[in-house]
Amino acid sequence: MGATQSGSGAPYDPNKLETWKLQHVQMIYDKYVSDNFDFGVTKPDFKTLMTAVDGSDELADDLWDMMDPKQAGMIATLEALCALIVGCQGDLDGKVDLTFNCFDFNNGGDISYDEMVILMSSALSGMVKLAKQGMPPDDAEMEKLTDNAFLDADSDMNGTIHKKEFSDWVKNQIAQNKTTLTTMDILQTFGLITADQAAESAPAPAPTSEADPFAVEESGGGDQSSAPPAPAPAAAEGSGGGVWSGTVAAGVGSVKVEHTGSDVVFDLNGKTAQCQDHGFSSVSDLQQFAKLFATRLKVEGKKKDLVLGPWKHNDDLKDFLQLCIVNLADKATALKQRKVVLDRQVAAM
Ligand SMILES: [Ca+2]
Ligand SMILES: [Ca+2]
Repeated sequence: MGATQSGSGAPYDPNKLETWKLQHVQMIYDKYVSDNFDFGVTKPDFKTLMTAVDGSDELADDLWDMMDPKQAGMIATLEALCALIVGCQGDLDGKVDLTFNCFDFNNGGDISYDEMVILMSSALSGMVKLAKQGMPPDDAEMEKLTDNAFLDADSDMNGTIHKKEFSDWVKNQIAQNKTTLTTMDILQTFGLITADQAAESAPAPAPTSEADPFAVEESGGGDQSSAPPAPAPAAAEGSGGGVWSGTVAAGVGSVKVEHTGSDVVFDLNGKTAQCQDHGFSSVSDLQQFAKLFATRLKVEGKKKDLVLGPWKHNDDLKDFLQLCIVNLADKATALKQRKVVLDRQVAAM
């Protein structure tokens, strides 16, 4: 089955997941909720759950074999639901909605950190099994991926993920602004398969356009302190006339940099920082920006607080960029305090 692509429009065949519509999966989910199914189900229970669509359990055997590769006799219901959601036909908005509802266990209208832990584990394990590729992350790696995902998604930093934040996170950071999301996209985003594996499994080469010359090369959710990101293989002409290049920083996301005459513009998910081009090479600027963003995101113990990275007094560009980033992150107080200190230092020179 591999990378099932949504939206192919093939008529519904109960045996083939890729022909299922999102409303079929919704029926399964509704039955799962109304009949109070457990997180873990045996095969007879799973077959009962799957009869929610047309009273037929035709897909159940195949899906069971996929979800229980080690023949443990028990599968995680939410892993199977994630596989159904990603594998079926449906628009991304609908899939995002259903996923959100699946994991908002208390129906509070947001995803808590604990709910995110289960979401990430279910989704990634489900995708690995569906794709029959890659390895599910071990506990330590899963915790790291979850922490990063939570920090990335909780854009207003209030410690919980509302539906809009969740939707933005899935669309911008996982789907990379495409209109569909495949198993392979998800596995690649979280570094569970390589770009080569993803390319091999791709159903057809995506039509390339100038819309996204910044192909993701590696995980967006890895170790924040890992090696500097690799530069994109080639720069491309941006629509603004400047030369854009880009890369992916672990735990940060896709960062673009544009040289426009005397200026350099950094762009991270639409947040931009502009500064004068002091003659730094584009790759080192880019890495600096990405690293600064990465060091800003630190997890203190079990608290998911954002803390600021240390200041570097000897690097104007770093300070400038960090000020921009702090400002963007709505840390206005820290920004003002830092500015006062810098002003004093400048005055004393
Ligand atoms: Ca909730
Ligand atoms: Ca939030």
